[in-house]
Amino acid sequence: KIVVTGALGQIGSELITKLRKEYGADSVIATDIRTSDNEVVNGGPFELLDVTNAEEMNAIVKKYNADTLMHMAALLSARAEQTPQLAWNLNMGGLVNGLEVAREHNLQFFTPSSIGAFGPETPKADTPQDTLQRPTTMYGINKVAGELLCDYYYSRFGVDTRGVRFPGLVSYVTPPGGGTTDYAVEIFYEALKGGRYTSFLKEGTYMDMMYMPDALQAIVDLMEADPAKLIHRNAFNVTAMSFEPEQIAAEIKKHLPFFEMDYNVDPVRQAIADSWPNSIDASAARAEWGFKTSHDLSSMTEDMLKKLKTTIMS
Ligand code: VAH
Repeated sequence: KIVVTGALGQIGSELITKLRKEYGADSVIATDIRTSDNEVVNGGPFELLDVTNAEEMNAIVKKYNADTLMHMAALLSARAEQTPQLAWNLNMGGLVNGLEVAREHNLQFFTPSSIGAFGPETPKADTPQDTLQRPTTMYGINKVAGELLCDYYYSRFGVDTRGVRFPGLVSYVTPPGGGTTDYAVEIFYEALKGGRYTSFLKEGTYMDMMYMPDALQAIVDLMEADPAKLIHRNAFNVTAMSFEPEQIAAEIKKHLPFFEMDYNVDPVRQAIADSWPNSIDASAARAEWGFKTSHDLSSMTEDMLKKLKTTIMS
């Protein structure tokens, strides 16, 4: 039985569908701080959960006799910069509760880190798996502290913690909220609705990105990997591609020739993006658990436009 927090979030909502397909609907307990009238809530067990409430989390894990906890609830980078103290309490409070519950109930534990765990002094090209991490955002500080805490719970208490440093994730089911890489998602919605997009990041801002289906497969593959082969645990660099706004706009133009993009740079999110790598090295994930991707910019763009057309136009 797998308990998932943040099940109504950008990753969570699709992770629930993926896990229920892989392991059966009743094996996946979706939890979130609010409810909704959608497949996540109606397609299998759902519980309201505020991850800052340890007792509530404990009770749900006990009620379902869970053996795995996937902790997805967090405030993303731009949102976290608006409310850094709230971000610390939610991002770190939720993680500590999750790790404690995993320790007490001997759960396998997954939580994502991010390319946001790197900072301005980190090498920006082919960022290594093991390198300097001095992020300058509250979100990045949460992610580095989270990586260290997850490794501590593995080495000190034997909790089977595993994680990946996700790049920007592009998806069409649940729009992201408060992320810096969200431009790469918003651009598709705007292209279909109005044929144009105003980017809040400037031309030439390279960041790693990945299409959501590849991200979900990476989580399943890592959690099912042979632990004897894992040299690293929290958290593996994973990426599918690296691009800058002009490149994704050009790819969209191949399908929507009248699409136009202009710029209105948001200094806060530009500063966050500038502090992150341009492209990271995922060789450790490939070597230790066979990480692979099946979508590049061209196939992602084609699929996003096709799938979004049906959801937006319906
Ligand atoms: C964000 N989408 O923008 C998240 C992610 C690497 C980016 O951490 O904050």
